[in-house]
Amino acid sequence: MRTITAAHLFASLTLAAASSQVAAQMIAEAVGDNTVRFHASAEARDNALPSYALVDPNLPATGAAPEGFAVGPSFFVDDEGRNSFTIEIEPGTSLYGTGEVPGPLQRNGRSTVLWNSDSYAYKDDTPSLYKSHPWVLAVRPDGTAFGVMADSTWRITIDLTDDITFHAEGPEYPVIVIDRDSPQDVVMTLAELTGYMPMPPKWAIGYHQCRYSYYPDARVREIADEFRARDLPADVIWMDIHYQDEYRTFRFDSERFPDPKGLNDWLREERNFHNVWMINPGVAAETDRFPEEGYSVYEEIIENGFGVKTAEGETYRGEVWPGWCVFPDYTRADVREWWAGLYMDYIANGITGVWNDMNEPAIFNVPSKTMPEDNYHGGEPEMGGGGPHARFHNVFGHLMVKASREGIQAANPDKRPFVLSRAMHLGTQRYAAGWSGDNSADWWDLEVSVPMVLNMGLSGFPFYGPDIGGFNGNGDAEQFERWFGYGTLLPFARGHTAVGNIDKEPWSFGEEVENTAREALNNRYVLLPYYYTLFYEAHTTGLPIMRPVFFADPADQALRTEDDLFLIGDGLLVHPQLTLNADRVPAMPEGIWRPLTLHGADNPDIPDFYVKGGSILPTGPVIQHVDEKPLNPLTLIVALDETGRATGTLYEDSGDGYEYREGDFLLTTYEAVRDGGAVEVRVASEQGDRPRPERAVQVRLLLNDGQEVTAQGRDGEPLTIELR
Ligand code: NBV
Repeated sequence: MRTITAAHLFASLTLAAASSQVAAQMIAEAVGDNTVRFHASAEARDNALPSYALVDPNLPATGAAPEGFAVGPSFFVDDEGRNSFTIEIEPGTSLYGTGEVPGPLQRNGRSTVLWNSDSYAYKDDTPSLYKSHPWVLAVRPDGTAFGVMADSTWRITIDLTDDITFHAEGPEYPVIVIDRDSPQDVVMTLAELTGYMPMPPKWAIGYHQCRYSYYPDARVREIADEFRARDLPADVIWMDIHYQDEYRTFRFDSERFPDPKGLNDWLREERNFHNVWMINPGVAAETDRFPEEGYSVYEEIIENGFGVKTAEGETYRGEVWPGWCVFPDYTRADVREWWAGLYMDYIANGITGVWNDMNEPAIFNVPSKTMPEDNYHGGEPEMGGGGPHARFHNVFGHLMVKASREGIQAANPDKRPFVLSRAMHLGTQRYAAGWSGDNSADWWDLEVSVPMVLNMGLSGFPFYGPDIGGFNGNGDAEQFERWFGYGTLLPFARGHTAVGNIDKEPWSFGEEVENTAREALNNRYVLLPYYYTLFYEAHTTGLPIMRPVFFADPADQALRTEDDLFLIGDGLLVHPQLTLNADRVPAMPEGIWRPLTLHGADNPDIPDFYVKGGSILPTGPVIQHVDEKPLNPLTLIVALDETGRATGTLYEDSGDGYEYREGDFLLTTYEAVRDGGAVEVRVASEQGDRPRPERAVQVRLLLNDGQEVTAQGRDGEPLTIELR
């Protein structure tokens, strides 16, 4: 029961009065099945700006809103003049999403300000992080769900202290409500509207090793050698800003990295590592600092008027790493095309991945930490033209990585680009993967990494993770070990740390920690066939890779606030110890969950694993990098449901490129069926033109007492396991 105070009553009356003024004119139109777009008025609809979040910026209405549609916003203007709306929720409704938010999974009672911010060493009370997702997922008491999206790029406060209330600066905007039978269905429809993550190259779902910064190139080679010499599986080494010449974007320091192509080729050909290099939006402005050669990136911005402008129409300058900088106006198609073109020569250095940092954009030495809100962006006529930075701030990073991705794709048309972005908006999953920025080596950060990844997944963003081990601060061996023990299971798995910190490679804390790290990495690589299948599922359906445990039973209230467990896909439940004392007992979902032994089963820093009854997980042998050897044997981990059946899928393709779109893939559904005292495991169906590899198959049938029965056969042929 809600206590109605005088103030509350007054607020509701004001709201009712305000909304009654516009309610008569409110427009509700269908934009899909049980998906309705609301406008505060006909005028608001006519003036609505094209959308940056939606795949179709001018998403057409498909008809009238369905009769009796259950959810509707009440529009009002708040006392700060912001266009606002409230959607009431029934008691027992749990709220999620709102993008990248610190703190617990369930967001009831919280407020978030959507304003992309450089938020170094953020904590629970930091109002805005790096990303803006004007989106709330609401799960009703009965497990049905709806989602609410405000289609505005301006600064928005999402207030979930009571109901669902959005307050947005700027003009009126449409509100889209998706009403479905389950939270999964809502999230899939969100992806249909805002776009699917492109299929990443397989190497990008391996382990990534980063620090700020590895230099010179000899140090990078040392890191690669250590991983291989110590049998620590990994696929990628990262080059942070110290590779740059005086922090100039697209330029290499000729002493630290005299031959980037040679380094990249050596990493690739001799050590089987891919590489990712950083590119920032701030372009060094002072050509007289580099008199002998000039700096063409800057000069072209000035010659063509490509920079973001001040309100007075001058090219805006702000300070970042190189000192005074200018900033490409990514809202303009011609500027994006130019920026994309810069990658042609850059990628020719054998670069396989790009990291776009500081793209909120972050600006030093100003209280706002970003550019003035009245700066001017040119925009594009078909997107509603130009306007103030206040309108484009939250899509600056989104449009930057759109351009980056296009450039990288054009430079290497046969490969799948990998771009990592810090700033983003709802829909940026179309262009880049993401990470949670400058977290800290604190237990709080270790703990909230789980709900942060979950809420991003529930906001349409599947490929995301934290800096494993924490960016800011040294932490200690115990904390690093615990973080690494489960961090390798997050969709984006990268170790990173700030300049000046102690080394934080898996071996930096001695043998015990290194052994845990090896077990954790082995687990990631053993599960790689399952992860790759889930990435394909996310790419085609929008379902997150890492899922909240309430997905197992959305009506079970006990699971709604469970921050300590997570699901990988539907079939694998992971229980890490997220507190120093390992003192929390999570709420387990009902039903059959069979304990699974992976690497490090007796190690308290490695999570406990459970497989859901009814699932088959495809796994492989330990490999040191994704292309080390073909998947052979394929190990199917089987947990039967109460009827004695299980199913699971395996997606396989060449791991990069686009032939999979022409049919060069193999999607196998395996099934297991118990018949009396025997279980038969077989291929139930398959899709794709890729031939089934000649390979051994191994089955691990998990039993109810923690025991298991194993059997061997050939993939494609039925395999019978006798139960004694
Ligand atoms: O490029 C340096 C860092 C980078 O390591 C980090 O991951 C980014 O979030 N970058 C921020 C700029 C400076 C941070 C203090």
